[in-house]
Amino acid sequence: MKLTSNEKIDVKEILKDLDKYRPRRKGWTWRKNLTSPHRIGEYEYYQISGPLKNSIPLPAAKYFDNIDPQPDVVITAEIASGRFEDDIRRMRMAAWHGADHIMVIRTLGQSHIDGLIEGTPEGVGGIPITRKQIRATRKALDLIEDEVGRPINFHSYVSGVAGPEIAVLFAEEGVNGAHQDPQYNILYRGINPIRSFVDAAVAKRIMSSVDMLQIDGAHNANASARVAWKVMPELLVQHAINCAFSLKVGMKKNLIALSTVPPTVSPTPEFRMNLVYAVTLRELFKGFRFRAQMNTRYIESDLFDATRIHVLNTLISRLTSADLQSTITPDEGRNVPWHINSIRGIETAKHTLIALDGMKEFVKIDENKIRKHVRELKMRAILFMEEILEVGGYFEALEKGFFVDNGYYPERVGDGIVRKKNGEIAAGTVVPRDKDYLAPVCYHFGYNNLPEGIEKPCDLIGGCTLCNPDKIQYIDELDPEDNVEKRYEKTLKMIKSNEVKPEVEWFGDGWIQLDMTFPLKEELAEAAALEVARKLGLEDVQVVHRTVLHPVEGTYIELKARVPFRVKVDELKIPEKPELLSEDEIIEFVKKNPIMVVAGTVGNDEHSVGLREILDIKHGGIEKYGIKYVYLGTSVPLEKMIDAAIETNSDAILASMIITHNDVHIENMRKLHQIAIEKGIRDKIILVAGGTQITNDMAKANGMDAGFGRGTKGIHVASFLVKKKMELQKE
Ligand code: Z98
Repeated sequence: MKLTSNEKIDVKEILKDLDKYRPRRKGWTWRKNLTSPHRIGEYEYYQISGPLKNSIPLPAAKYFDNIDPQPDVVITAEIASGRFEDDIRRMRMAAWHGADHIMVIRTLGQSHIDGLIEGTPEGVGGIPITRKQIRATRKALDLIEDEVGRPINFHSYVSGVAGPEIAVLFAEEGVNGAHQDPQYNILYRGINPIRSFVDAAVAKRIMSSVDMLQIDGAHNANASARVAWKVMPELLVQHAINCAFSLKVGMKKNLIALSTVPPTVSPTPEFRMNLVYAVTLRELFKGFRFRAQMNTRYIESDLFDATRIHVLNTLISRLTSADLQSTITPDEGRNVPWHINSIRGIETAKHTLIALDGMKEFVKIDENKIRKHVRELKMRAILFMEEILEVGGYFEALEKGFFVDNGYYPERVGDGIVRKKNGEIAAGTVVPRDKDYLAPVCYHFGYNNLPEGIEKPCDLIGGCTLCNPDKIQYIDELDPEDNVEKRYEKTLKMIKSNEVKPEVEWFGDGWIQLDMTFPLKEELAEAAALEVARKLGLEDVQVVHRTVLHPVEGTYIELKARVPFRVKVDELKIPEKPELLSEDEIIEFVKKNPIMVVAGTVGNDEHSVGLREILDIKHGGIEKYGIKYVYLGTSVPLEKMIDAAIETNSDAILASMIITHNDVHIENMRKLHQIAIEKGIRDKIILVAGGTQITNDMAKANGMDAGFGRGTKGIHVASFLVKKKMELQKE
């Protein structure tokens, strides 16, 4: 099976023979960086990786021969629609835009579930991690990576009491990266501290057996503290605990990634504070990897605010370093995890990383100025660590509420999370292994009483699931209703009916977004927006964002709502697109074959703005392409247009006609054509009519060579004039 760029991914094909599908690769893959400086077109880059076979470049690429340089840094897209069959479509979109790390967040708090689940149930706020869902996703990603020409890392989360089981599942199915941090279980999921560390040892050992990249969980303190910058010393301590523990378990340093988030945002003096933190972290944890995530703690529902934060956070990554740049903010802040926001996030990261390519060639952090701040932060973290030792160790510190306290250490407010060493969920479930404990499986952490002569434990049972995947028990859907086959039947029905609804995350889910501004205060504007949506016949209307423009002068409202009808695809009419010459082709031709035009608004028409936009260079008028013009002004008699064309030996007349009452525009077109015949120049002159109500067909039917309506740009007219002149030259 192969994906082609003009065909949708076929979910049925993905599901076919899934029980036999094996991941073709395990372990993490970094981007292949090109030697620097590396040239693409006219430009030199210092921090880029190999190009993609298929991709969608940044919007401005069309002005630069569509180049799409890929940054050196892995870009993450967090995808969590709640249905894996829709997620894989989003993954494909993400990969085309430049993501090569796909994180699949699980059903809200899957770590509360203390075992593995089967099937592909529909999730809420994300999808549950199940074998079928992972395997299908990995299979889809294998196809997508062939299509874009770059390996894609698949990632999820190893946490909860079932963490070790999840780690085994991930290792079996070729998941390439995972979050794993025992402190996450303890602090945020209330799981017994001892159990969490024992589970972490088992999970980390399994993860390292297949070279999975680990991302830790320190950033969650940042996200849950009241004032995130105050936990900076603690963040360093949390990273240190997980890093040291992971190394002890046997993970490779270069596969341990610190999850780091610039802790503060404007209106605090964001940049200096975040930079000190970023530098300190990178100095303390040399040799580890850095996964830079956007600050989600302070992201509200304003997409632009999210984007500003995102850009500034990525600037910190470029000025210091990052191995992975995650893009999740707009989704998390607004709780609208939609295709478009995912892609915007990826574009923001790619744009910023490429924009700042090689910035350190010119810009350096002032070592003298920053040093004392870095030193101070290190001291605070080290003292924090020392105090942990003083009180008897990590578990005792937990009992005393050292973590996620809102004081800036050594200050302590006393509002930290308290967890009991011998309490919480699954307390007392850790038992010492007996002397004759024997587990005939590979990569199992800790004591194993293997019989003498046996080096590979699973030799005792003819292979474990990690060595012999045929031993994996694949269980298909158990739920007769909530399963992918049933859900996909509905989707297929919609595809076959040739009817479509708009969507934001699920196939044809019917959601749309509307924005509007009212000359009202916030509460009234919100009510008015809901009323507008109701009058439009929309359903499930919700306000997703509001910006007060002024307390009484205006409020901007964003809504989401459902469209209750479908559109028949085969009845849609696609307007014919004029085939345009490229800018270079036009310029080249005009250089060798000068083109002169006369232009004006005709009859009693005083509306000159549209015509001026088509003429002037400022907004890309025909002047930009070297075409010369004589502007005759407004309300020009038709006769005068023709005379001026003869006098100036022009190639064309551009007659603008905005006024259309009594079909005066039609009459003017016909007359212009007629006068040109009478004066004997019709076969030599190109006649063009333009105006908001003009169409090409209408103009041609009334004696013109072309007509240009709403939305016309200079290039459309310039391209037409060049083509027409070429034709005339041939005659
Ligand atoms: C992120 N967008 O970091 P459950 N383990 C760790 C985590 O940080 C998380 C989980 C498990 C963020 C997402 N992090 C927040 C260390 C989540 C998730 O099943 O939701 O509890 O596990 O990518």
